[in-house]
Amino acid sequence: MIETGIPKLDEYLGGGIPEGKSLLFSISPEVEESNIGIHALHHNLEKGKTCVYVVSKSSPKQIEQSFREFGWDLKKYGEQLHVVDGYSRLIGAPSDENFVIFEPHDILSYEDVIDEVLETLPENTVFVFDSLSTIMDLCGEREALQGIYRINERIGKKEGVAIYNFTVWPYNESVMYRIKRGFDSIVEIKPIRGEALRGQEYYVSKVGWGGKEGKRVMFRIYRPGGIKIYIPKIVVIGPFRSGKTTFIKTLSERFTSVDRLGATIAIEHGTVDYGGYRAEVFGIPGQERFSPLMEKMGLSASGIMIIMDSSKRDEIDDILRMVDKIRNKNIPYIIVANKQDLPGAMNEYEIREKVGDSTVVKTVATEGKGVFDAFKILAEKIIEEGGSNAG
Ligand SMILES: Nc1nc2c(ncn2[C@@H]2O[C@H](COP(=O)(O)OP(=O)(O)OP(=O)(O)O)[C@@H](O)[C@H]2O)c(=O)[nH]1
Ligand SMILES: [Mg+2]
Repeated sequence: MIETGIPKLDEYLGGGIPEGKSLLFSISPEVEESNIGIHALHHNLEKGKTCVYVVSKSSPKQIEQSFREFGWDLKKYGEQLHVVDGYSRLIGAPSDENFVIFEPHDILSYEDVIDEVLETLPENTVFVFDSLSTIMDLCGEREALQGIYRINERIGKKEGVAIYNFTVWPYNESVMYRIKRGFDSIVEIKPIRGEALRGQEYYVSKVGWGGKEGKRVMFRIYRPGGIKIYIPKIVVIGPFRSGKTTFIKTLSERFTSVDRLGATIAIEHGTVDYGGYRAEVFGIPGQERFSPLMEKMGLSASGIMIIMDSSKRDEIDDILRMVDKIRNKNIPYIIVANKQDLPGAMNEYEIREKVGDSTVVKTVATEGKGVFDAFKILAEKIIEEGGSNAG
């Protein structure tokens, strides 16, 4: 299996792309970023694989720049990365690359060079094409696709994998039909609800082997950082002094809070970057007078964490009330059973017995124990229950 490295996508592909297969990133023209393949390229370089990057849309010199913007260092991969330069001849520029497409308007020229690459490099090589649509525009749609399918076959024979970026310009139906049939798997990239500024989503529309078709995940591309699943709003609630601020602070890369005499007196905010997720986390102070805020913020949440002090048995009714309200709204949530280090702390079974079927995660926020696990469990719930679009 060859992984894409895109969060959750490999899971939906049943582990990744099997050797010998192809994957097409089918990207709406409104999506600003038409190069999703570069993330798979970087991931496989990191994994120590031999990779070939076929550029048709931009200069080979651009690669280093793109890597730098994501915070990646191209130099460290040395001989692992080979570039097929389908660009320089287009603009009549000289090329420093070993593999050059001399006739970028002829798909046969691509085929010849890829053959040469396949003879030179070991099996299991990962090929990433920066723009299938550009190749189609240059070589003619039908001819290009026929050639590309021959290329895929030859890459497949050498147990390699071929990954393509494809911008979905308004092609005619028969071209789109050929494309849908011609690739082993297709992942569509679209702006969220047509609004590019909110971020993108990927949709797994075809997996020609055992995977999960029909999965939809919202993501953003960060510079530096790369692709992250984006969760716009996790709301953290819980009784007074249960450990919310301590929890969010431990979890967050950046954090702001307003505390007076140890109690939080305004909404606090942290940005979490963990396990392929980027999430905005909002903490509601525990004092009674903030409970209207809790309802207001909670309603538009992607997911909710209820943080409790597990040693305070008399607060369990408050927890139950919070859980009931959230259940009615169908918002993904977990109960964080904090302060497990204190004597008499209730365990997850006791808590579940009192509040009914809920996911309970034990933590000691002051020691950072269980904090990231709790985050990941909620994040996965949000993705699985489709709540990531809220906010
Ligand atoms: N023993 C123990 N103490 C904890 C733990 N988590 C937090 N505390 C302590 O509990 C007190 C309250 O923690 P905060 O994080 O301020 O609680 P909070 O929920 O933000 O409080 P409010 O925002 O005022 O409602 C502090 O003294 C923390 O150090 C824990 O896991 N174990
Ligand atoms: Mg607080």
